[in-house]
Amino acid sequence: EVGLEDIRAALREDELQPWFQPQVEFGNGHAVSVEALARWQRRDGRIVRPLQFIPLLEREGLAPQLTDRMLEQSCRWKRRWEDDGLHLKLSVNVSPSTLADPAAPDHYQQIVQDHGVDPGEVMLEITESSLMADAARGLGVLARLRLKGFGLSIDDFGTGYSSLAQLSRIPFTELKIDQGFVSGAHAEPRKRAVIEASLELARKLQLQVVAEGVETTEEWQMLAELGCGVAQGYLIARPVPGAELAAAVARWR
Ligand code: G
Ligand code: G
Ligand code: MN
Ligand code: NA
Repeated sequence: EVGLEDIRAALREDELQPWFQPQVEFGNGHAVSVEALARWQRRDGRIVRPLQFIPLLEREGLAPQLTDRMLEQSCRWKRRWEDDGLHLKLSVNVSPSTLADPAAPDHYQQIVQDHGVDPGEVMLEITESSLMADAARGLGVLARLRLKGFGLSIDDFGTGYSSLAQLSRIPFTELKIDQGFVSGAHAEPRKRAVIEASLELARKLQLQVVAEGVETTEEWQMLAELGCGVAQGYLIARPVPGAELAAAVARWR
């Protein structure tokens, strides 16, 4: 069990770090971006995954601190990879409470600028379900983040019951098809139908599409044929620490 004092200490001692999972273009097989995924590396070496500590951070009002750390650390890694000739955009998960903070757009712009990263190189992922929770208030923050040049991605698309009217009002640039639809879709016509409808919507709203959780060549093949833009999943690579990313994308350059 994770306690509040544990997680406070983890934030203080920088034990929360991003790991990175590559995103690859179907067209040319090149890694174009990485998603930062929070990992808590405890002093005994154990790795704790986000579902075990993010709900607690949210409840205690500490989620914005996690988002800040993830953004800062991800920008640092991006600069290191660039020094090694590896150019990758960043996708960072933003916690729902961010959408309630009117200061967030200026704050995030400051963080990336301090690290020499252009907001246009950073995609902020927001889960579809958190959008629903705070749609009206979140809209202004999202619009201002977009005006500053950040990309905006709808994470877990298809699981959150957003209305199309609502989606059309938010200046998204990317849609991530949830892995629940991707998994086994080549053999399940109803999943395939949801993917086709998502791709059609994305085309009309001019959104980039990332398929999440691509695990098999059958899934890759089907998504490529349907015209999906970008793949993420174990077929390409698992999330890895920043220091191991260059090796993880070596086959995808
Ligand atoms: O990496 P993993 O599959 O364990 O992630 C589990 C869930 O935690 C995913 O839904 C992912 O979106 C979420 N998550 C991972 N990192 C972060 C983060 O830095 N901030 C937030 N808000 N969610 C994250
Ligand atoms: O932010 P989001 O909910 O999209 O987080 C994606 C989660 O899915 C991460 O926790 C990541 O570790 C996990 N993941 C990434 N690729 C795969 C995959 O191919 N299969 C499965 N089962 N999980 C994956
Ligand atoms: Mn995500
Ligand atoms: Na997701």
